Amino acid sequence: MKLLILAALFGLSLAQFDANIKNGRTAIVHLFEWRWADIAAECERYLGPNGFGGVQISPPSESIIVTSPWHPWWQRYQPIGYNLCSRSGNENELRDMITRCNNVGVNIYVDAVINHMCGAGGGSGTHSSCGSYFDANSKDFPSVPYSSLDFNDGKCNTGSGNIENYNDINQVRNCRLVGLLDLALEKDYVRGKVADYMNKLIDIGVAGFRVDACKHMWPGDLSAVYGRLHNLNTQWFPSGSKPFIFQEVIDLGGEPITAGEYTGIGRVTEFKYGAKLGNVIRRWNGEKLAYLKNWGEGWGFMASDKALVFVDNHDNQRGHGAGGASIVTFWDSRLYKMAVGFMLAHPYGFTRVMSSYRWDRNIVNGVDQNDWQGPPSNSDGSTKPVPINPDSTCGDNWVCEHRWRQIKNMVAFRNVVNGQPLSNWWDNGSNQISFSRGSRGFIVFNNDDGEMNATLTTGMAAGTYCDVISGQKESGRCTGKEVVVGGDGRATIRISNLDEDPFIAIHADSKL
Ligand code: QV4
Ligand code: CA
Repeated sequence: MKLLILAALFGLSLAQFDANIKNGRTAIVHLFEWRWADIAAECERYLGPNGFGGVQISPPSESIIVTSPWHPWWQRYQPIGYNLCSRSGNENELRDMITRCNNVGVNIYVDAVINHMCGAGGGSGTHSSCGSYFDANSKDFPSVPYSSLDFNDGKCNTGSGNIENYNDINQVRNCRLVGLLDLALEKDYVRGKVADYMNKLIDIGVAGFRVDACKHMWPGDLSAVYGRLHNLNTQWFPSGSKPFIFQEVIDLGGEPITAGEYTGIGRVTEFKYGAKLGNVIRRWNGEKLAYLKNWGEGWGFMASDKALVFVDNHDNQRGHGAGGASIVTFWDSRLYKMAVGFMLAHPYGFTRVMSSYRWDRNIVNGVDQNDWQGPPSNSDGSTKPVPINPDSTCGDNWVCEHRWRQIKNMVAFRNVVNGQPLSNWWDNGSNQISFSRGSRGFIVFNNDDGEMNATLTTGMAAGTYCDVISGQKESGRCTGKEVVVGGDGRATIRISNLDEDPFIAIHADSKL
C-alpha cells in the first residue's frame, strides 16, 4: 500500500518533467518571434518531417505596444491581459497553428509571462496588441481584470519599488523586475486568473510551458498554480498527461536563490550550460574540449532529468539576462555549429535549439545599442513572414539555425541515439575528442589548430557511413565525407582544422 502511494506520488511528480513528445523525438526549437501562420507551415513542411519534437513560441498573451524604441521584441514580455492576440497573430491563427502542429506530431510550448504585467511607466490607453484598455498608473487591467489590489507593491521594501539587490530574496520576488508591475501570486484570485489563462491554452492543445522569470516568483506560489492546471487535450495526448513545465531561473551561482528551489516542481533552464560550453568552444580561460569528459552534473549542473539546456537563448544572444560574452550564437556560426552539435550529441539534459532573426548588431563598449530591435518587420511594425529560399534556407533576415544542415542532422542524430549511454570517450588531452552513444552514433571534433589523424573506436557496426555534418545520405548516396568502420569497430578519422566544420558525426541511419 505504502509502495503504491509512493509510486502514485512519484508518477505525479515526474509528470511535469516529461515533454510529452511523440515518436521518440528529443529536441525542441524556439521559433523566436515567428508568426503563428509561419510556425504552422514550418511544422508541416519541415519540423515534422525532420524529427523536431516541439516548438517554444513567443508569448501569445496580449501585451503593451511600445513605439519608442520602435516595436522592440521585449514588448511581448509586458502583458496587459490574457487575450490571445499578439504580434504573431490572433487567436484563430494560434488555434490553427496548435492544431496543425499537433497533427504532424510537433508539440507547442507556450512562453508564459505570469510574474508581472507591463512596466510601471506603461501609461494608459489602448496601445495593446488586441486593443484592450489598461492603465499602468492605477494598475488597472480590466480585460483580466486585475486592479491595484492584485499587485505586490505593499510587500516590496525598496525605495524605488524595483529589485535593487539580488542577495535579498524578498526583493527579488516581491519587488518589480526592471519596473514591471509585480503580481501578488499568493492571492487565490491572481492564481486563478493565471491558471485560467494557462488552462485555456492547454485545452486548445499546447503540451506545456516555458515559465518566464521564475526566480521572481515564490516556488510555493508556482506550485499552487501548476496544481490547478488541466491535463492535456486527449485529442492529441494520452489521457492523464500533464503539461510539461520548464522554468526560467538564471542560476550561474553566487546568489541566494538557486535553481534547486524549483527542480522539485518542474524542469529548470540550466544557464551554466551555454556559458561554460561557450568558454570551452572559444578556448577561453584555458578551457579545452578534453575537459568535457565529465560534462553535466560533473560540472556542477543540476540533475540531467531536471535540466532544459541550450547553447544560447533570446536574451543572452543579445546581452540581456545572463551568461556574458562567452555565449556563442549564429554570429559565430562555425563555433556555433560545433557547440550545438556537441549539445545534441551529448546525453545531458532536454535540448532546445534556438532559431533567431538578424538585427543591426552594434556593440559599443560591450553593449549592443540595438539589442532591442524586433523581428524583421514592415514599416508599420507588423512582423514579416518567413520566406523559404529554394536552397531551403530562410530569407528576410530570419536566420533559421534549425534549418542549417549540421543542426538539422544533429537533431536527427539525437533521435537515433535516444536512450543510449555515452561510451568510448576519447581525447588527445587537448581539443580533439570523440565519443559514441552506445552502438547507434559516433561523433568526433577537432578544435585544435592542427590536423587530426587518429584511429578511433566508434562503437558502431562495421560498414560505410555518411558523415551528416559535411553532407547527408540522399537516395542511398552520401553527399559528404564517408567513414569506414572496420570489423573491429574502429575507423580512421582525418579532420583538418581548416575544414568548414571541423567535426564528423555518423549514426545507425546514416549507414550506406
Ligand atoms: C525601464 C528602466 C527601469 C525602470 C522602468 C520603469 O530600465 O529602471 O524602472 O523602465 O517602467 C524593458 C526594458 C527596460 C524597462 C522595462 C520596463 O528593457 O529598460 O525598464 O522594459 O518598461 C525582457 C527584456 C527586458 C525588458 C522586459 C520587459 O530582457 O529588457 O525590459 O522584457 O519588456 C533577469 C531575470 C530574468 C529575465 C532576464 C532578462 O531574472 O527572468 O533578467 N529573463 C526573462 C525573459 C526576458 C524578459 C523578462 C524575463 C521579463 O527571458 O526576455 O525581459 O519578462 O535575469
Ligand atoms: Ca514577483
